[in-house]
Amino acid sequence: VKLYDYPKSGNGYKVRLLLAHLAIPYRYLPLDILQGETRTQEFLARNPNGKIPVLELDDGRILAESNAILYWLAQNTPYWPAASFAQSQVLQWLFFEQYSHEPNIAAARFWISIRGLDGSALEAQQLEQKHRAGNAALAVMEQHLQERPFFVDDTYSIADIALYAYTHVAGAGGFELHRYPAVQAWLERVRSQPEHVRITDWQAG
Ligand SMILES: N[C@@H](CCC(=O)N[C@@H](CS)C(=O)NCC(=O)O)C(=O)O
Repeated sequence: VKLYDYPKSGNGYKVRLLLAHLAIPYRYLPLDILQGETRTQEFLARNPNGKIPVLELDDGRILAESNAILYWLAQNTPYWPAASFAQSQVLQWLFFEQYSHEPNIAAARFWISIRGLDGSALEAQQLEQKHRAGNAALAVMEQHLQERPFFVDDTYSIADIALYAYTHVAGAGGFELHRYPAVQAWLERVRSQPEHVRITDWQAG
């Protein structure tokens, strides 16, 4: 398979992490989103939404949206539960990640550590809003993880992979992770899973 990605992307990293756990070899095709490389005719033909990650299968089929890619890859593996209620709980956390977590934590990280701040009052106000909503999401995770080692059924799943991606780099977005000890202990548990790779572990192929 081929993975189109931006190396600093947490959304892309989710897919890289699961591919590593599953020992699936893939061709890594890094694109620079800051240079508009996801907005070329060639890329838009693969994903009209102009966003990485995009997984291209050997038969030419194409899948976008990080959590949809996780779902597809995780079928019939330990990273997707067998029981339908547990499956729905995993989906609950994947949707939480995309609505309450990633839009706040990833945006703050992108503005502060990747794109850079412009110092405007409007931006400061928007950043404060991202911090408020991002901290609310981290507090929800903290409460859940005080009682259990992983998000669903005490088992490491794609819910953990999806939430790990931007949580572990939240400090680069101005979030104070020391305020969330159960989240920190969970981050360590995720890091100690077999075949774990870091967000910086990538090689163009
Ligand atoms: N909901 C999407 C979000 C993907 C996304 O936001 N990708 C960003 C990088 S993390 C991107 O490709 N931005 C480039 C652009 O919009 O031009 C997912 O989970 O895959």
